[in-house]
Amino acid sequence: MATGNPFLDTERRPHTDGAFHANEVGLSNRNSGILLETLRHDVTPAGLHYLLNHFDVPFVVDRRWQVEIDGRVRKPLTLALDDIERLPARTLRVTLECAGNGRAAMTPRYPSMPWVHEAVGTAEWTGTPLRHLLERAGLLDDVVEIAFLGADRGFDRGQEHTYGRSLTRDVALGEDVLAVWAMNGAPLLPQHGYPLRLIVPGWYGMASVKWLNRIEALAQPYDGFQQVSSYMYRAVPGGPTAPVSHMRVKALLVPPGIPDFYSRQRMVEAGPVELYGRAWSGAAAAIARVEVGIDGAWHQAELEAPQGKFAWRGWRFKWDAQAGEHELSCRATDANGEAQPLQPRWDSGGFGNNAVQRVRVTVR
Ligand SMILES: Nc1nc2c(c(=O)[nH]1)N[C@H]1C(S)=C(S)[C@@H](COP(=O)(O)O)O[C@H]1N2
Ligand SMILES: [Mo]
Repeated sequence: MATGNPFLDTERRPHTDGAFHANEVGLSNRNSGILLETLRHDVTPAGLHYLLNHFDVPFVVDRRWQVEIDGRVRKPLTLALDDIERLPARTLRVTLECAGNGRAAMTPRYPSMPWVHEAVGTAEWTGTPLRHLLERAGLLDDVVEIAFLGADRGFDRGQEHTYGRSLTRDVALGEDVLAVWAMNGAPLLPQHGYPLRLIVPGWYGMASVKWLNRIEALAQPYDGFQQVSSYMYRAVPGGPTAPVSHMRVKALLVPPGIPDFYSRQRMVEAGPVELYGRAWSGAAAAIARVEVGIDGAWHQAELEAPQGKFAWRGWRFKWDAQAGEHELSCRATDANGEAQPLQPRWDSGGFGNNAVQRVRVTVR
């Protein structure tokens, strides 16, 4: 009898509704979201940053880590961490969001990590522009894409693979794409990619490959599982696909008042309440406007000063809370004129849901 791959179900999992499956609960115990009240920190403390790992966190005992650069290069190289950390360093404040954020709010939903709102965080990432590594190896003229591979490996829908993603040559050579060794001024934590990861500002998180140990220059587009079979928008199951790339415009609100432990419903005292939240958009599109919805009526929020091209922006709104039941919401518009939809745009894999957040509160 044949042994080997027991995960031969290569079909997409059927969409589901209602109660969460034990596998979804298992994934949400391994991965974690930001606590919405900590959106108040300009820079998310590392332990509060959201986390998404497909497979296992590699156990890296010391700094004997190497990055191989090969494929269509003049000089294939193996670089040690010390070599990389001697290259010119930059620190960028970057908001990252998981492309699957909001998946659990789609009906029906794709069985995967059941994010609601919380797969987002902002950190100060220190590393060297990737181009310094690529220039040392020397890209050949026929290179169209660069693939980035992590040290983690597993199965998904029957296909065994190393986590890998690619960028086009132009994007990879941009000054803002970093090979990163520090988060918020400290070495990367194991779960965030220690000792080296990619950070691709403006893009959903899947592009920022953790535990980076191989870079391959390609004369044709990369066809790894996470590139071609996973992060694709599909408005209709089995229908046409479009690659997931930049973060769509979004705003989140810190739920005001105090919560009920189990339901997380809120109790707020009547009178002036300062609502606070964050807004961000990929493609380096600045946030132009945030509106706050009080029972469906929209009001302009006040924006805090921007904190750089790639980080979320704070906003606030003074609400005169009247006793009773209320629904609060928020909606951002970016400089490209993109605004958040009121209802989720359904996607087969649950990607890119930037529908407005709604928070029910009781005012007493
Ligand atoms: N090697 C590797 N890199 C990875 C992943 C992974 O599973 N393996 N997950 C990706 C996804 S989907 C996201 S959203 C971000 C999450 O980064 P964080 O856990 O540091 O927040 O890492 C990306 N990089
Ligand atoms: Mo993600």
